[in-house]
Amino acid sequence: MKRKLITRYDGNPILTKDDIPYPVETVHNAGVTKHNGRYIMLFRSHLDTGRSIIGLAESEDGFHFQSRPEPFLTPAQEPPFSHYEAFGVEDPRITCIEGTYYITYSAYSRHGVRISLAKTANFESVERISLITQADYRNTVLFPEKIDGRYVRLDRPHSEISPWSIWISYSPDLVHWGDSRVVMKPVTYHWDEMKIGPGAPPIRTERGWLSIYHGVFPTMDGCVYRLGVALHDLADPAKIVAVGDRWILQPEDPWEVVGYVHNVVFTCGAVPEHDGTLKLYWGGADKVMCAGTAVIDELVDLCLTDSRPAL
Ligand code: BMA
Repeated sequence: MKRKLITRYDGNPILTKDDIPYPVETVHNAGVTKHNGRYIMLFRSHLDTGRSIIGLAESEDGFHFQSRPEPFLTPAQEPPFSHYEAFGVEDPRITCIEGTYYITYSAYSRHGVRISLAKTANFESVERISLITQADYRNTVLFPEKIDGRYVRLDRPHSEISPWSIWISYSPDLVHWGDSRVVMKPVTYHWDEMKIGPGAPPIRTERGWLSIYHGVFPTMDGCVYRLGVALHDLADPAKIVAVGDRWILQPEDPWEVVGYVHNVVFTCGAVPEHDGTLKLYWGGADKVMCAGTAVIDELVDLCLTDSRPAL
């Protein structure tokens, strides 16, 4: 039997709607980071309107999380954000750059889905910065450092012509973005053939930036969301060094197979540790939060030794 690259935490699911002190229907697709030695999780919850808000939970060990009494981020009341967040805020990703925590999240409205950028120093308050994409963008992750003096992001624009793919863009100030190009596409008749999108913010390793992404496969029974890995060149992240051919995680536990949307594992966050492991967090079936661990080197090895083409 092939050794699994992700070891599921045996106390999964680690956070569910029963742990939240205000009424929510789901707890999923959370960004996670470390602040002052504690783990901070920003999780998405559906309300019983079908629209989403973002809550915050904290943990000493990365597995036992306690939710704050109130949500952390709800749709904006002030323009311009209020125009674009009216249908909810979803799937937050957190990246710490030079001591500030930046949060990218999907803003839904009658104008479509686009990405809002917010920041916080300490997770006590949050300040919106800018709407950093037009409509039809999701899954935006920031690299944790500037590269060649520019901020860098991966995202996933929608396109009718080509399947949903991963693009890279650059910015001098986090507000104005450009120099965009496609870096990775789905592979036909492969586990990620229908669409791919960035998952957790990239992690620096000696051999490249490790990116954990999601891939979707359409079946007669609906779509299956799985996770895979890609390695970007450290100095030039537009260059993909290698992409792992195999998925690293697929829906298997009952709460990943059945939920709000069946057969989904979806990540917005992973926390690298000093011992060379990472903690990976994923939403199970758009309903609960799960965690697992991996050895970072093993994920990089998969990219390099068992690869599929990037484009
Ligand atoms: C995607 C997004 C994710 C969700 C996934 C599976 O399009 O909406 O937030 O986890 O579908 O439903």
